[in-house]
Amino acid sequence: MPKRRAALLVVDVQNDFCPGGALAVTDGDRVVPVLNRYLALFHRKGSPIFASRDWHPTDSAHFKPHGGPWPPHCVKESEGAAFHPRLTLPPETIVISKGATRWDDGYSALQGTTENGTPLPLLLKQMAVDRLYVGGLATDYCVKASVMEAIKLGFSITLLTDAVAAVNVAPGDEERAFQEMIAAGAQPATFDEVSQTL
Ligand code: VGL
Ligand code: ZN
Repeated sequence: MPKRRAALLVVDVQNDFCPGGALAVTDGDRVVPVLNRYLALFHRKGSPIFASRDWHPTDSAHFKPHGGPWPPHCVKESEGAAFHPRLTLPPETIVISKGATRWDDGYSALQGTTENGTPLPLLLKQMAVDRLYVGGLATDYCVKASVMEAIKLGFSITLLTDAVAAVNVAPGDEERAFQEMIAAGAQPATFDEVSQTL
């Protein structure tokens, strides 16, 4: 039996989703200090760490000027697409890029790939990861899409409720996203609980 493992997935903690960015989540940067605690914990335990990033081409069909719903954001290689400067990603972090082609919205990190093109689900299988601890931005878009797809693919999910923030296009979107993820089987937890069980 291969050893089953837990991994941390930090979703889209990028400048454009933080205050001052092109698609800022209200107080999006408040997730940074708590995510840094999770990063230190997973690093200390030797558990794999993944960080996804929105990585769009300038002509993405996901952008308003090209027919999509969003202002241009996280254009690949731009400052807005860089991880938040205070996010302390350890050197072994595996970066997952998504939404990188014109017709790919890339909401789910499970649709993303490593630098050399390995799809995240394949990599998780190869690494014998069976549970993902998920935090980041935004609860109601990329966090939700990643969690729902991971559950569909058979992964167990712990949702880090103290390390997510929402866009809230409509009031209550975050609450509805929580309900949807939990109904699908995601288990909510906060830092103290995770640090006692990991
Ligand atoms: C996201 C909207 C558009 C996200 C990405 O990371 O949640 N939201 N692109
Ligand atoms: Zn996007």
